[in-house]
Amino acid sequence: MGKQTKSIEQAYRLAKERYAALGVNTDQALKTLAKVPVSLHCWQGDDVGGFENFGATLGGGLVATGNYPGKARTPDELRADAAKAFSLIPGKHRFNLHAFYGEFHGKKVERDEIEPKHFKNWIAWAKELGVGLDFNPTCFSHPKAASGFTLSHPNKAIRAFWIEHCRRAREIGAAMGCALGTPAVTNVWIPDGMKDTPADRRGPRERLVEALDAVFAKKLNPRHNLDAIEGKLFGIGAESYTVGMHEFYLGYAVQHQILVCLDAGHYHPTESLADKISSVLCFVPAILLHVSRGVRWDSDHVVTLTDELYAIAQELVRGGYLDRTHIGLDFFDASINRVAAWVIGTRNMLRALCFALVEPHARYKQLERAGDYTARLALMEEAKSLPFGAVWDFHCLRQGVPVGEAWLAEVKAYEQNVQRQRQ
Ligand code: RNT
Ligand code: ZN
Repeated sequence: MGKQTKSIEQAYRLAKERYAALGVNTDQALKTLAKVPVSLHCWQGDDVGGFENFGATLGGGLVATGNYPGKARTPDELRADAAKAFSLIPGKHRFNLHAFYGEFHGKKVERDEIEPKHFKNWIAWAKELGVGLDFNPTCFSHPKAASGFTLSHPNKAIRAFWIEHCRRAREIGAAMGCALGTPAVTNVWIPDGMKDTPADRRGPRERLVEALDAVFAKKLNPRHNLDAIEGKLFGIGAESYTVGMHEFYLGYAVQHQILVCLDAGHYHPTESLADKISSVLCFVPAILLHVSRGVRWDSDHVVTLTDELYAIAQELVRGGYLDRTHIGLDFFDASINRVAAWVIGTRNMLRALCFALVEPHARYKQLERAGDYTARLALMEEAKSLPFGAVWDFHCLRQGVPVGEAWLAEVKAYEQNVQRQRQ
């Protein structure tokens, strides 16, 4: 046994004792943590480019800034990069694809023509890796989305085009879920909105209701596909009006008992996503999270270990919501190594969950019920410097992935030997 392994185990034993004194079973916590999947978003790997080769540039108010070398140019490169990231993250996770990441072999396959067969290599890859897949229709970066409207477009034919695209996306999600034995969450996000003050806020929203009714008309087996819808506050070029704002989709999801997707970058900066979880889950069966980090605007920065991230993880654990929450990530940073971006963001999500799982939250609740807010505050603050890092390190060791910053050397080597060879 290596010296480092020994000291990690020793540190864990001490931490375990310390937590046990507070009534927390760290072995149990790590068992739970090992079973929480995080869905890595494919689009971090190539700056939301996709593989359609229509020459369309990123649209819909989304912007990936930076020009770090080595981005994946083909499905095989993207799969290799994602597999590298998976190998540096403890646990079994998922991969989240957008429709324009299908494999069309140089053919022009329109968005309203996509089929499960265009994703068969992705499904085979996921099966081999033992990861689940999630899915999204791609309602941006396309000439028919250039006006800033898709499902709520005033033109009926364009609306029909996007309805058909979203319908097919759900079928593809179901094919993935069926093949892999774990439901795909298919998430509909559209960019529809306006730069300046609209005269008619009502028309597009009523059209969107109708379009969604058409998209979701066919019932799919929930063991294969789960439907989610994602709202937003504003986008670049859609500063004054977003058709699918949070209230709109929350209403729709409650009415139809589908999943609502909460993206951490999609609210006013002083609003907390964490606080929404226990509200929304009173009314919908489950939620999808797009864990992200907004910086000033919805800039989709790599997830770091912020208070907001801790708060999200704490809500999921304290509320007992892990089994009704599908955790996904959503950021795109092209200014750093893209594999590292996945690893940093995903490890942080799991690290925050690790912290939440080992804090003495049962004790907090007891104190709260007894009205002892002094002790509640005191314990919550003390918990911040408990040796949870030792628990996390031990988890990484046990799961067979690098402990601490050791993963970085592997990404650096991969960058040198693989990514930089792509120039
Ligand atoms: C956009 C939404 C959406 C996208 C992805 C690419 O603001 O967050 O989830 O980021 O679908
Ligand atoms: Zn999102």
